[in-house]
Amino acid sequence: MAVNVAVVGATGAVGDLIRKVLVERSFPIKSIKFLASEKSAGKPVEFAGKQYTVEPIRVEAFAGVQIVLSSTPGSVSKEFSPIAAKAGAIVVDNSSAWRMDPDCPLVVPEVNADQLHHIKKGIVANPNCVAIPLCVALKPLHDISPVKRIVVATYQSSSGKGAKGLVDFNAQVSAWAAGKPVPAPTAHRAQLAGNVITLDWTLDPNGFTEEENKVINETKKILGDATIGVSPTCVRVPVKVAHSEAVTVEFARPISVADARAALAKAPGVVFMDDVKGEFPQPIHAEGSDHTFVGRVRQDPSNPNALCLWVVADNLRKGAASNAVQCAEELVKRGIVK
Ligand code: 2RA
Repeated sequence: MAVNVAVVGATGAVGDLIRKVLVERSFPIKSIKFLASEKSAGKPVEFAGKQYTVEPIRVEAFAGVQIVLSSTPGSVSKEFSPIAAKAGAIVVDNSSAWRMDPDCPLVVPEVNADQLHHIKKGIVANPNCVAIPLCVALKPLHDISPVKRIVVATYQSSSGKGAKGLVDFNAQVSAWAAGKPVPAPTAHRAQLAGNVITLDWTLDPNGFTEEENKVINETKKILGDATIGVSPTCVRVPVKVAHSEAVTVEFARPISVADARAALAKAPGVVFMDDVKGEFPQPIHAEGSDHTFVGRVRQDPSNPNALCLWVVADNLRKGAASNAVQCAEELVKRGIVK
């Protein structure tokens, strides 16, 4: 079935990529329109070789739309996603506005696509770009023995801060490499070139950053078990695109390295990279891919029930645009979109 689609926030970094991914994956489109803030309205955008004009986000724009792929700030989504849903669309929303709402499923298709059958507000939330690959990598292991506790340190790329982050990255890295004075950051909270930053996000009252709290809460919701312990440390590193994660995961019962490797090698959405063959996931492998790359699977020497692994995914694609388009594909395939 082909559907009427609206891309909201069509001119942002993730909106741009949503357009690209819809074409790459041959999403079944009957009609498509592109919406953005008043500031971007009237701009031309290209889609599948045709030019379209960006329309302002207005109530009337959602008439007849079946699927909305939205990538706006949370405040915009809070206002317009319910309006689009009331007009009859299902909204797949990239912001954090709806992620912890019990009436909005938080979906990674490889992990919990069944949750798409429990949409109550017309809104599906697309999770955080660290939580998505973490859950893709852990799901095949969680199916063997339930996950009890996760300790994760992230190595997050500059593009997590959007286009502005990359402006900092490019200016700083080129100055740093040339031995010139490094320009002050504008998007990141400290110099990124030749450095790592563990406070690149707002600090919450519990001493964890906003990003770390997203990883804690969203991972439990996606894996469907609020009792899972999650201890994250989120760090920005001087990488352009793709987030990496060093994960130690404890299970209810031990899983052998051999069983974990076999499960990961056939898991949906996973590219397993075999360290025995000298392969290990790197951001340069993941950039431009919709897959989650997993490798370095080891027995935790300090805990018989735990394994260590390394996970990498393109934060703009699997961590945002591609996961949202995959959710939309499932909504169509499962006949949930009317
Ligand atoms: C980051 N998770 O990498 C954010 C982007 N949504 O900063």
